[in-house]
Parts: sequence; structure tokens; C-alpha cells
Amino acid sequence: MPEIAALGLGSNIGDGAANISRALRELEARRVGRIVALSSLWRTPPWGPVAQPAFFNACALVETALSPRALLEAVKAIEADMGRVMNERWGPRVIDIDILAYGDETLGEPDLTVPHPRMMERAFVLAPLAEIAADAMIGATSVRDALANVDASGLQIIEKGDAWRRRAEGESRMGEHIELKCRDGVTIGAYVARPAGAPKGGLVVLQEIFGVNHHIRAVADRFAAAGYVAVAPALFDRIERNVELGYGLDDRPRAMDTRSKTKVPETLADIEAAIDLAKEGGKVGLVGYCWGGTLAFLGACRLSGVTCAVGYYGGGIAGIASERPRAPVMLHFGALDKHIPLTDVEKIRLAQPTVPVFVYDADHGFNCDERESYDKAAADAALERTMEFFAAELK
Ligand code: A4P
Ligand code: MG
Repeated sequence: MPEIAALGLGSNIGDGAANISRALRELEARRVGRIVALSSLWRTPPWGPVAQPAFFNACALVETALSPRALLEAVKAIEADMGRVMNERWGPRVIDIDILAYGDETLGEPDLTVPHPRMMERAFVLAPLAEIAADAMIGATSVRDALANVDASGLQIIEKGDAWRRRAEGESRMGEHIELKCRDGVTIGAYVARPAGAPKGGLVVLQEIFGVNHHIRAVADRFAAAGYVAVAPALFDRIERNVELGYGLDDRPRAMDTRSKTKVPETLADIEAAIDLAKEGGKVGLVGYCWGGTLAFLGACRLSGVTCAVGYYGGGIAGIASERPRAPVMLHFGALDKHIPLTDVEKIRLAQPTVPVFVYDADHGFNCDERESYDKAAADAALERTMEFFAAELK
């Protein structure tokens, strides 16, 4: 008879969502079992004595015909094949798959303890597990009660529900990390997503102050899915490579600090290198968010090779509103944006009478579905206008 096993998955090297979704795919591809339930994708502070980056964590219920030992061997093989290097105990890893429970069996062998001996102390296990098996009993305690007894502060749902798996699988197939050589000789990283068919144009996706993070990659992937070669240059790489930040309060000071160390001429050189690459798709548009929204406007004013530009809630645009764009520009703002007063938006309108400026009933960051300020109605409306604009300008 098949049993239901609960697995805990974690990753804090590389793209955590992609790593966990790949592990799930391997479980099915290798016929380890069928995934019958999957938690949300969580971001969790590192637990344990080792100082290391935050983890992505999720839990899955797997219907399996394998014995506990065969299951352990199978998950260890997946970890090994995914390049997990055995180093420090509790240290950083591409993928970690723990067997949390196997039916209601208990096993106390040296290399296989089930239920997992430390699971009842760990919020990063219990919070995702409670989403799919709150009533499951671990010994005398339910998962729900165990969760109520641990400190779950700092845990955050990054993508609610189980759809993130499909999204991450598509994404991991679509985009890739590459290097861009800038005209001043400096090399920076970039994320490139290419469409399946003939491209409709090229886009340079300009990041917020949080790096080329999961959200910016998802934006690039969406534009690629819509037919554009999308290049997101890592504009923080000159200061510090591979900065990827989240939207919690913890990451904000580092985001502001890194952004404050960038220099406009260097950032423009980075964008120029991205434009050159995006030309493989045809004419090139810029699209940016937050800091990148300002850069999209600035790029349209100062760089050649830009056919059009779209800026979302660029807080710096009012300060450069008298510059002349060399290409058509479209701007989106939020009326509830605490960083950008509506007087700034008015100033831009007056200085740029030919630029369409749209104001939505939404807050700063409304396009980002990983922020609290996400506003689907505003994001959808702005995207529709943006897509029409690109379709008209880049053809
Ligand atoms: N082993 C025994 N029982 C089990 C079981 N139920 N499931 C043996 C899986 N393995 C089990 O594990 C070491 C050995 O434990 C295995 O060879 C197996 O025979 P490992 O996964 O290879 O090594 P490890 O992961 O470094 O040690 P351990 O103790 O399993 O660490 P944990 O508990 O997995 O902790 N913070 C957050 N926020 N999120 C995390 O996912 N993960 C860890 C790793 C630390 N901090 C974390 C997270
Ligand atoms: Mg482990």
C-alpha cells in the first residue's frame, strides 16, 4: 500500500523557487512518488548556528510506494545530482530534502529518524506543513499545535498557494544568467529571457533598489512570454555582485545603501550594454520600476538605441523633468505613493506635455506581486497600456 510521506524542502543558494520546483519534478520523474499537496513558497530566516542567507522553504506530501529507507536514498540522490556539496552541517545548500514524516511510522535508526527529530522546533518546517497537514499528528502533538508553540517571526509567504511551482518551472526553463561587457571594460551580470518564437522586439528591464531579484526575473520572463527578448542588467554588480533583496524591512537599509553607491554614468553604461544585447530582438524599449522607472526616463533622454521607454513610479523623474526624451515615453504612478507626491507628478506633466502620464489608485510598488502594496487592478491596467505601447513602438 502506498504511504503518504511529508517532505521538507529548503534552498538558500541560487534561485530557491527554481531549485525546489526542480526537486519536486525530479521526485515525480524518478517515480519516487506523486506530489499530492504542496505548500506556499516561504522565505525564512536562517535557523541554527551558521550565519547564512535566508532560505526558501516549502513542504510537500508525496504518495509513495517506496520504503522509508528507499525514499531516503532517492532524496539523497536528487540532492547529490542537483549539486549539493556536502560541507558544513546546517550550512547553505542548493537543495535540502528532509523526510519529516512517513505515514505514522516511527524509525530511530542512526541515519534515519522519522518523524524528523528537529521538526517540532522549526517554524520553517511547521508553517508550510501546517498549510497542507495541520491535523497530522507528530507523536502526541498536531502540526497546528506545534506551530503555535514556536517562534514564527520573520517567516514570510513569498507566493501563496501551490501555483508557484508551475511558475518557477516555466521560469527556470525560460531565462538564464549571463555576463555583459560594458563599454568601460567592466563586466556585470544580467538575466536574459528569450521568447519561444520570433521576437517582437527587445526590452531592457530596469530593477528596483532590490537587485535583479525573483520579482525582476519574473517580470523579464513575462515579457519574454509575450514575445520580447528581455534583458535585466544587474545594476548593483559594480558595488556588490548578485545582490538579491526581498521586500521586508530587514532588507531595506541595504537596498538604499547599495543604490546610494551607484553612479549615474556607470549605471547608464550598464544599461547601454543591456540595450546592445536586447537588440537581438529588434528595436529596444526600456521598462523600469521604482529606481528603474527613473532610469527608464533618464535612458530615454540620454542614451541612443532606445526606441521607447516606460517608467513605473520613478521617484527621481520630477528632479530631471526638464530633460528631453529622444524617444516616446509612457509613465505610470500611484496616487497613494508615499514616496512620490502628486505635486511631483504634476510637475512632470507640465514639463512633458507629450508624455502620457497615468495615475492609478494604488501605492508605490503596485506592480510587484511580492510586495504588500501590490494592486492587481492597477498592475493589470498599467500592463495593458504598456503592452499596447510596446506593440506600437517596437514593431
Ligand atoms: N537523516 C536522519 N533522519 C533523516 C530524515 N528524517 N530525513 C540523516 C532526512 N535525513 C535524515 O542530513 C544528514 C543526515 O541525516 C542524512 O545523511 C540522513 O542520513 P543532511 O540533510 O544530509 O545534512 P544537514 O541537512 O546538514 O543536517 P540536518 O541535521 O538534516 O540539517 P537540517 O535539519 O536539514 O538543517 N534554516 C531555514 N530557515 N530553513 C532551512 O531549510 N535548513 C537547515 C539544515 C539549517 N537551517 C535552515 C534550514
Ligand atoms: Mg537535512
